[in-house]
Amino acid sequence: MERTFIAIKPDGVQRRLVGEIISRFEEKGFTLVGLKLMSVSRELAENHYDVHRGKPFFDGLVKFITSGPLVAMVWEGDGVVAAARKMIGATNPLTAEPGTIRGDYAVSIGRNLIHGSDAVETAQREISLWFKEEELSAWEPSIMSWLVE
Ligand code: YYY
Ligand code: MG
Repeated sequence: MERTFIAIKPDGVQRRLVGEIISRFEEKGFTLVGLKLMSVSRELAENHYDVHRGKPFFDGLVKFITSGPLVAMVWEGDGVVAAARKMIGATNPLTAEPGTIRGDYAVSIGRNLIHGSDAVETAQREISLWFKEEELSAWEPSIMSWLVE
């Protein structure tokens, strides 16, 4: 089953949007298999955003991600990687469509509330970077037959 890594960034925690964001994924029909509130080390933040190393926004991004606790999660479901990216919306919240998380709740690219893996391979890398195997719980939702034909 496909899995993706989602993080509610420190601005989402500060703005009390944790419940709202988790609800969107639950109500959509995806399954939560990992969840933790954590402070992020500089090393983990830099590793997570390794593809952006050297870009002008990199230092500010790492400073922001390490500025307070974030909520790290793993969600499971068919097509969850691409679907979560759609639910999150464009990187710049001002151009993100209304109805998306960034489109509904954010105004600035440097405070865009949430991260979601951009591809299945990226998701695998990010999940193993952020979670130990024993921190993930595979379970069969009892409502599955009402969600999936
Ligand atoms: O995957 P996504 O989060 O939508 O965007 P990325 O292009 O991977 O950039 C990661 C992160 O970096 C973005 O969520 C905000 C920040 N950022 C920025 O502050 N300024 C930019 N010009 C581009 C990205
Ligand atoms: Mg990205």
